[in-house]
Amino acid sequence: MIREIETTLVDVPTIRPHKLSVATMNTQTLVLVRVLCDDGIEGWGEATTIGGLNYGEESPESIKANVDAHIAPLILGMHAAGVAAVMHKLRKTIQGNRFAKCAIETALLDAHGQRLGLPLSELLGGRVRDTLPVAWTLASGDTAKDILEAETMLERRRHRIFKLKIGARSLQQDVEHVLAIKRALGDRASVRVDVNGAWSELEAVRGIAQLEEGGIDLVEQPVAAANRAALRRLAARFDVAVMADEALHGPFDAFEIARNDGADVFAVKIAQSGGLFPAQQVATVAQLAGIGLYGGTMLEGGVGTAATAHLCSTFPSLAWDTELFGPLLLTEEVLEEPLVYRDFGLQVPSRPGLGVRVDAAKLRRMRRK
Ligand code: MUC
Ligand code: MG
Repeated sequence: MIREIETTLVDVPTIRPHKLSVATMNTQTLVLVRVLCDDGIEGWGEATTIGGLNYGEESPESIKANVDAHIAPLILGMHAAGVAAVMHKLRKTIQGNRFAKCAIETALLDAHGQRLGLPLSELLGGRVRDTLPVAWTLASGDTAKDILEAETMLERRRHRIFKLKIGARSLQQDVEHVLAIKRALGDRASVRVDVNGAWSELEAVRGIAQLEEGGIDLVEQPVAAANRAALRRLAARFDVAVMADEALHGPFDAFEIARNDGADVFAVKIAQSGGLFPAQQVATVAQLAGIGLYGGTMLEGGVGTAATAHLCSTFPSLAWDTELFGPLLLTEEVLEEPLVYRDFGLQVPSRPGLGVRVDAAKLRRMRRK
């Protein structure tokens, strides 16, 4: 039986300002959901978003309010081991709220995995890999600093894939910034960009042409999420891979984009998709349509990052790697033992459930009062 559901907000400073076209982050607010079952097992899930309401339509505060007022009362007392039945009721009764649904599903699966003695990856069909390559986002806003940061990451063998956040400055400034970084790193790294929807279609045509010429490997969400026709035209026009991120809010979007040949790659995000199983459906649609997969992040801490890692470990092909670096951007760790990053990859936890333990005492100290 589901006995208790508790949502905690934790404001954690980032290691440096993280500049996106939609927001500059100096702090990340983790949204952590704990589900206590009457067999004494507790599961954790995460519903963290980016930049308050700058990135998406759900804020940390609205997520917590909706879990407390609407979601918890609906499912308290239900059979905790019946994860699918709980989620069916939740998805049938509650509109939207993809992040909250993801956190609840993750927490129930974490608990159920512990109950069965199985890692979450095995509840999702089984892992085919134990390590995931991880990209790092260079987003200090300063070209020289970004190059230095990339060199340090290469030297430490932590990352050799770099995603650059652009779209806040003029097109030409952005292109020069990206190409300078690519020239400095050469073949030692894959360099990609994320425009977070900031360009018009015409700007995107001009920008992508130069980025493609300069050896950039991938362009993420160049135009607004709602402008799927433009994304499709850009994907058809250029050889460089065009990725859908904000345009993808779950399996139905995935299906629509796939059947219109609307992107080359999907950023699979568990919270944006509304949960682990919907995210798995997004990935299945992509695979059936010949669209490449990329494990995306909402800059979650250890809980959400571990959950996504379990899911990505089940993908037969993960051609575009992952960006599961969220915990590394934060100045504080919420897990008792941090996730393991080594040799350019993240180790998928192998203990039952999520395979990570939240440091409850630390969380009590850090939580927003
Ligand atoms: C996004 O749009 O992909 C993921 C990595 C990062 O630096 O920002 C996020 C959001
Ligand atoms: Mg993105």
